[in-house]
Amino acid sequence: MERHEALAIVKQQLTEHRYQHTLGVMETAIQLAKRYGADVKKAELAAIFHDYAKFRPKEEMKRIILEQNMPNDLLYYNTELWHAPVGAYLVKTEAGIQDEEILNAIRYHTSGRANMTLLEKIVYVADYIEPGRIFPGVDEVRELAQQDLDKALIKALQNTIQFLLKKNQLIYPDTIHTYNSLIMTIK
Ligand code: DGI
Ligand code: FE
Ligand code: FE
Ligand code: FE
Repeated sequence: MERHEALAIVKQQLTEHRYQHTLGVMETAIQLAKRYGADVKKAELAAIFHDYAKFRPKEEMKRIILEQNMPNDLLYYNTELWHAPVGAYLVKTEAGIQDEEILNAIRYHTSGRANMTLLEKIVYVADYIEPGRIFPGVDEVRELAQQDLDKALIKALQNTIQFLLKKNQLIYPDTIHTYNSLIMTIK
């Protein structure tokens, strides 16, 4: 699928603010794909579609999680986690994207997972550092992302976990598994 077609599909699903975020993730993911030798076209499409389900009603997302046998424990954690796996499903069934690497990059863009692929890491980090993001610590991750993608990912996860701890929020097990698997493999 061409960029303009993908963007037109996604624009209908998002607010203007979220669409601008998506354009930032797209540009950042393309840059990181070139920098680290990933498939640039797949990075572009995964980034364009990553927040496709962000504004679906919670009842619809819950129904899809149950009907499609997605991990049930998602329902006990923050609803913010749902749009990633539900997005992968809807991007396949509604937008016709079949490529499993792209779908996995969408599926794991919020929690990550153990042993992430290069494409999954690129979308996760691009989502975190795109130019519109302004939270504390983002500049450090931006710099790390140009030197060592795994180190950028670890820092982003540390920041996210710390943020969740401070807010007394549940931490989804995959978020911890992502962090542990990176710490285990880092040089
Ligand atoms: O959709 P975006 O806002 O672009 O970003 P995202 O999909 O990466 O994350 C959405 C939210 O999910 C963000 O506010 C942090 C939250 N989140 C990520 N991991 C966890 C989490 N929330 C909980 N409770 N537990 C997690 O492990
Ligand atoms: Fe998201
Ligand atoms: Fe993210
Ligand atoms: Fe996003």
